[in-house]
Amino acid sequence: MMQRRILLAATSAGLATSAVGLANLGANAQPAGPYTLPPLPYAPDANEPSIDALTMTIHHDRHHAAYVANLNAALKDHGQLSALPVDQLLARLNEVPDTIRTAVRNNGGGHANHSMFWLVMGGKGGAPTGPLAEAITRDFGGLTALQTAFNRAGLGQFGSGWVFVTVDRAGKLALIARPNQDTPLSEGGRVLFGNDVWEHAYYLKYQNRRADYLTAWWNIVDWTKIAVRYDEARTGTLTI
Ligand code: MN3
Repeated sequence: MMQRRILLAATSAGLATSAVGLANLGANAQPAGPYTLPPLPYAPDANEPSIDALTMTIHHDRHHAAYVANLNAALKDHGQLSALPVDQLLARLNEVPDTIRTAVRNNGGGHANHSMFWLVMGGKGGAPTGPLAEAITRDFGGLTALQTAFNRAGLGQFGSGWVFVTVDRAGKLALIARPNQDTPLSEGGRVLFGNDVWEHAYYLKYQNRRADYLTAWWNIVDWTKIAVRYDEARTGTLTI
């Protein structure tokens, strides 16, 4: 087990370096932070069969790592901005200089969106209980209705993007889709959970069958963790 962990860590480091290389950064220009890639909170195969281990590994170790590296690179001369937690950075995009605003929007959004994404998976699907279940019934007419609308929004998102369920301080839920790495965090909102509909999230296993991916994704959602996020939203402590 320990050997496997070391191997995984070594592989992650190598892939992160490759991602930086792809961003056309010289080795000496690689920023050390301040934003960092959070570890996957479970083994790469924890979401099988809905999401295969190879997709999880590439998605986390290469795609997410690249967003982090590119965000750090964009902000390397902007210490005051890069001192902000990523959710606050995204909420203050209008204060980011024009020259780096698009890079911060795309890569900061990518960092926040993927950090959220790993956290809401690793479960066994099913249905939520308690206040979250009541909110879903109140705002969507029930879990099945939410899942139908969510999958439709994900399928209807042309090109790359995300589907989110947002939550406000009163616990009110809403469904939105956004292109690219745009996030409700840049619109003063909070994300309860969301699914990544970029092809890199599903193409190895599902190819062009995004609808099948959207359906299977519900089987590995962790409603316990989402319920904690729901409570945090209502107490004002939910970040990414
Ligand atoms: Mn992605």
